Amino acid sequence: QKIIVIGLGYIGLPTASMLATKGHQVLGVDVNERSVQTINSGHIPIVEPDLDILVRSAVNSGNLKASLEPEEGDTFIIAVPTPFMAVDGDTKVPDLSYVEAATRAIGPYLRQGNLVILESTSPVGTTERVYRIIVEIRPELEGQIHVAHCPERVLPGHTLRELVDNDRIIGGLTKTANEQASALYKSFCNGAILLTDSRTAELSKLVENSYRDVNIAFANEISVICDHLDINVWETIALANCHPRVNILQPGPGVGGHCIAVDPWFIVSSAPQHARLIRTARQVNDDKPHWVIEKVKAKAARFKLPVIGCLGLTFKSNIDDLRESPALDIVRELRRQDVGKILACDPNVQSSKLEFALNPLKQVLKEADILVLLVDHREFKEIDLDLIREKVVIDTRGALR
Ligand code: SAJ
Repeated sequence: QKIIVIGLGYIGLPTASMLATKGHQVLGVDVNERSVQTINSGHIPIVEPDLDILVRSAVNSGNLKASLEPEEGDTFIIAVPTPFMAVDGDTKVPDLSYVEAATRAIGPYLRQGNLVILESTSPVGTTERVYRIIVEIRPELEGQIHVAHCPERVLPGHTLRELVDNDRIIGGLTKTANEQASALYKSFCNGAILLTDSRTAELSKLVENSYRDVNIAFANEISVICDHLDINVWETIALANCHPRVNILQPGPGVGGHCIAVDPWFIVSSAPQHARLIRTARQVNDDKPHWVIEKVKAKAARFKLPVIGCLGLTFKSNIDDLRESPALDIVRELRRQDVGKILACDPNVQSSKLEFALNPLKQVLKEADILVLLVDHREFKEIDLDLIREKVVIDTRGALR
């Protein structure tokens, strides 16, 4: 099989490398020239545990090549971002321009009998739209091309393990699409292969991430209620979770990343009148960073020249990803509002990625009057609590207990 993978990011690159190490001929395509060069030299342009080893072995075997342009092949996998655009202030709608551009880019290279797989998380109807674009560009391929949605479901930080172990949903527009896609994923996936239609597959993926968003919103709402009543939220949740049918997630400074903070909007925008809980959960989670900022400002008002030490910038622990990060938004806003002297530290982030300088953890722990823990990185969980006993601590993740 020759497989063309469009988009060499957090999903496309691991998938392309995995397929290449299973003996398929893989051409990875990306619009970013630097990424293409980096991959062809056996290195990786993103941070993900063990991905460097996999890419190096895939490139060295000769089975994986990266290019700026597609070629003809048997299967085409689209793994490009599906971000959202804000409209009317509080409603957000999907931006499908990358999926459309990728479909148009492969159009000229498609042949009769090819399989096109959309892996990008997409609003309901996108797989059908991909097919319509193909037929628009290549009318002679109508009924001659197979299209399926196979949503990616891997957890950043554990991508390679989950790529192999997770169950996989396949939603084809035709029976042949399901059969062909099923055979392809069986070549590297140990999980169950679950067949359905494209619209159900699209919605299932969106529902998974919305489920998590709604549950985190519940935890975040409980944390605000606990604060109002002066009750320890971590103890409250731990006690409630002792019930055999209760499993509350952890509150935090808000929800970040490019999935959970984005995908629920794809459901809301396709059924605005009906997605009331999902929309509210998004708003609860989006409000949490503002609540943290107000909390810091209230504490800072007690000091003449407060020094505020912010611990963590990434969207979750033990990764380097800053996309949609509530922690970074909070630090930026505290700086913008000049709430005090802001020190910030994150062991996983380099200052060169930011518009402000980072400070060493030691300095932050020594100089800060107020410590704001925003990400529960391993290094912060190991902080000696005796060193910070005198300080005002706002621990949004319950890591400094
Ligand atoms: N978070 C909390 N409290 C929690 C759990 C998470 O505040 O108890 C926050 C995190 O700090 C982070 C955000 O939620 O800011 C999202 O983190 P996450 O670990 O829940 O999820 P992601 O965005 O890294 O990956 C999710 C996963 N989806 C589900 O678990 C249902 C992953 O399996 C998907 O493949 C991925 O989205 C995706 O690409 O869609």
